[in-house]
Amino acid sequence: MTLLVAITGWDTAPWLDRFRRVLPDRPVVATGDGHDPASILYAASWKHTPATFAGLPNLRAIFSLGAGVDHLIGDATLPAVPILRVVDPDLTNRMSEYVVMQCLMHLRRHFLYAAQQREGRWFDERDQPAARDVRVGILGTGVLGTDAARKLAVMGFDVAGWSRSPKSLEGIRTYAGEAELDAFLGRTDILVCLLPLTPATRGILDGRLFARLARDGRLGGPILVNAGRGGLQVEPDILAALDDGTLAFASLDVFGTEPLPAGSPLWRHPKVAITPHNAANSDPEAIATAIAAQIRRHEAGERLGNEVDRTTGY
Ligand code: NDP
Ligand code: OXD
Repeated sequence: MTLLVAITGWDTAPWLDRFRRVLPDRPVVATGDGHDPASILYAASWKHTPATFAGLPNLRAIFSLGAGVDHLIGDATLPAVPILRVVDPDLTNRMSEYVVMQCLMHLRRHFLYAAQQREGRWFDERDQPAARDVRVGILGTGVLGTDAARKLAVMGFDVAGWSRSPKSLEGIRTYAGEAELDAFLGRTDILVCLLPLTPATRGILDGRLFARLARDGRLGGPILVNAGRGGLQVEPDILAALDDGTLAFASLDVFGTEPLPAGSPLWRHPKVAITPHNAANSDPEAIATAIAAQIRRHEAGERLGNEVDRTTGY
């Protein structure tokens, strides 16, 4: 059984190293290594070059090296084998750290004080709300959204979540589907997006949606935090909403084009905070170990976990 590792945009070497350590009895090859296509039984991908997996006659499963699978689903030549995604406590904790950090920075006006420091200005007295006065709304209460929601609630924020199907989460107000989106947005001061990128969610973060956010919050206007995918956001609409006050600030970890082009006005916008798509990095050690365990389970005739539904795209 050979595992093919197909990665672009990340360094492949640490992944090959970890996979070879956790699967010592099996060959692990990278794209371009000159392998026999018939020998490949499993593949691991992060933004693989399209068509990499077409023409592998014995392929049994494809593992995403991240939680998101839009990079796989978008490949029309993908063979009809199970697609498995990452569900890993290390990755989940990292995302919750990012979300809690962003919400706390906005609550405690970090970006205002950072700007004042650059200008050499002492504290400019402002309203300083408590966490309980700030309503956080999480778009997507899946694995990552649920954990982030729980940790925000522990910090005292007034938290709600929105998902496709109805959910019950202790201490968190839940909303589902298009019919409840208005009610959810209307009680949201900080909108955190942890949705997957699918045909149903592409471009959901647009001007029409920003206009439906709460206008009576304690932070001086609604704030957007997007750590889902760049394709969820309409970047010209974010800029327009920041400029006309529909949004007060945007913390963005993901972008339509990554790396974000040098000429993007988002880079230098005073109301934008940028991180380079690292809200929750995939740790090769943790994820290679989990994928090796999945492969062993599969070979023992057990069901693979965390399979993606190709019809919904997540
Ligand atoms: P899950 O599949 O566990 O959760 C997805 C959530 O989105 C679910 O609650 C689902 O609803 C909801 N959802 C999907 N489609 C819709 C829709 N059309 N309308 C309303 N709700 C919808 O995914 P994860 O939580 O594990 O990950 C979420 C995303 O985070 C990933 O797909 C990836 O894009 C991104 N990510 C970003 C990282 C970064 O570093 N920036 C790192 C890791 C992930 P339901 O519960 O009803 O199914
Ligand atoms: C992921 C990511 O999907 O890192 O895991 O974006």
